Amino acid sequence: MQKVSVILLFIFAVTGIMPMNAQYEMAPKMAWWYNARFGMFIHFGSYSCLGHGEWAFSKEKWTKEGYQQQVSARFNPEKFDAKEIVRLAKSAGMKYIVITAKHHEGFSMWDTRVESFRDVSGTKIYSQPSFTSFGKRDILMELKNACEVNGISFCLYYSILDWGHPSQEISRINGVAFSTMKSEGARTDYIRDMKAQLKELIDRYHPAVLWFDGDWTYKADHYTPERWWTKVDGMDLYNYLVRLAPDMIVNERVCRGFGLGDFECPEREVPESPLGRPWETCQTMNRSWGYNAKDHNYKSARTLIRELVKVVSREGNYLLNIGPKGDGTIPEQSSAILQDIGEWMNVYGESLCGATRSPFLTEPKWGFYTKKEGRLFAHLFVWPANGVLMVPTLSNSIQKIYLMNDQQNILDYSVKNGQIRISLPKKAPNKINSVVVIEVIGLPKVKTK
Ligand code: FHN
Repeated sequence: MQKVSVILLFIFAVTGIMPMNAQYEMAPKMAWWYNARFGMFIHFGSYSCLGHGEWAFSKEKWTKEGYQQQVSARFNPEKFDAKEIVRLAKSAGMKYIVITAKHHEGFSMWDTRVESFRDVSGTKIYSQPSFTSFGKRDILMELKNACEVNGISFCLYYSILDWGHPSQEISRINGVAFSTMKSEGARTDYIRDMKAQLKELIDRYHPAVLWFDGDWTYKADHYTPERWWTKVDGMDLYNYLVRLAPDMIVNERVCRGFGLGDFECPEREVPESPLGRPWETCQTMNRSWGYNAKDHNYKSARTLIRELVKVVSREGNYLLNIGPKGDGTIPEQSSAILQDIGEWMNVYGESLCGATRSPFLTEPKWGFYTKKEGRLFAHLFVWPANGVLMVPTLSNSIQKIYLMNDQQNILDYSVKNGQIRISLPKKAPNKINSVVVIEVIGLPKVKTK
């Protein structure tokens, strides 16, 4: 069980008082992100044109030269359509987009001028504008502009690990491919130049979130060439960034595992209960982050919608990934899933965006609860065969109860023996997740004895 749950249960056991609705204490800068709840992750880089996923360089044991010449040089996202991507995200109810500016391969998706980020020959900057024939289109700026026009927050992903950078060679530690720093001087210079790149990204694109990754060979105390990124480096990086952009949000992967950054990042899993601070689950639609032509294992919209509901019910955010193909187009299955999610969110999105955790300590067998001021949302994955929904009583006075998709039709209910008994129609209005709204005065609170 999550450590936080144990602590909370200990508090309950000792004091008998569960800190209900323990919404997180957050810096004001987090408000938009906390209310957004749902975002799009985009893994897009030169690996996309190989179509074997974003770890191909490592898994297929490419040489730097071979990969740069045969993969990156061919990258040609001519069909990248920022407006279409943002339209799909917005219609799916997503409020922010995080796109990879630089993944582990080290290929910069913008016109970086930091000199050390060169290809193995040292003659070219290893970036989309300088290393490919694609030319001077700035696809990050295209996406930023499309986001701004549509009220979507533009965010960037950046990998600390950089297999392409001259300072590092790929290495394997206990099977995890990280990189080996050539020397102490190379490490110092790389960190300096990485910070210079990050300043470029902040000055040019003003990302609302900087989403770090590739930090996982840290040691809490000192560095070695093989484990060259440390907790102190992560703290220093975070402080550097917030000095540059005080309102920018930064995830915990400046150096994970030490409570750094502004939110936790469980990956492709949902914590058993709310964490001790804001958190965001990132998830793939199939099994790959970067485009993988062979990966047809797409999750259904049903699965993803239900996971999104679970995440919000436990007071988290959900960052759902797409991996565009090398030409910039979105895989058909991803578009179809986003459209299906959009259909559900069109009717029920209000029960998630701006909502917070369930007011109850335990979760019902039939689904989940979310809440916001004035409304408790019961998300029914299983529709009661007997047509009666039982909800624990609240300390609030109930105003009315209705189906979220049919708000004119008020449902009958009675309150007895600590339960609200709600009469439901025979048929569930939505086969994925039907929502019953209990309208109350104030923020829904559990009725204590
Ligand atoms: O190695 C990366 C991976 O390619 C992908 O970017 C995910 C997304 O969170 N992060 C790392 C794996 O944990």
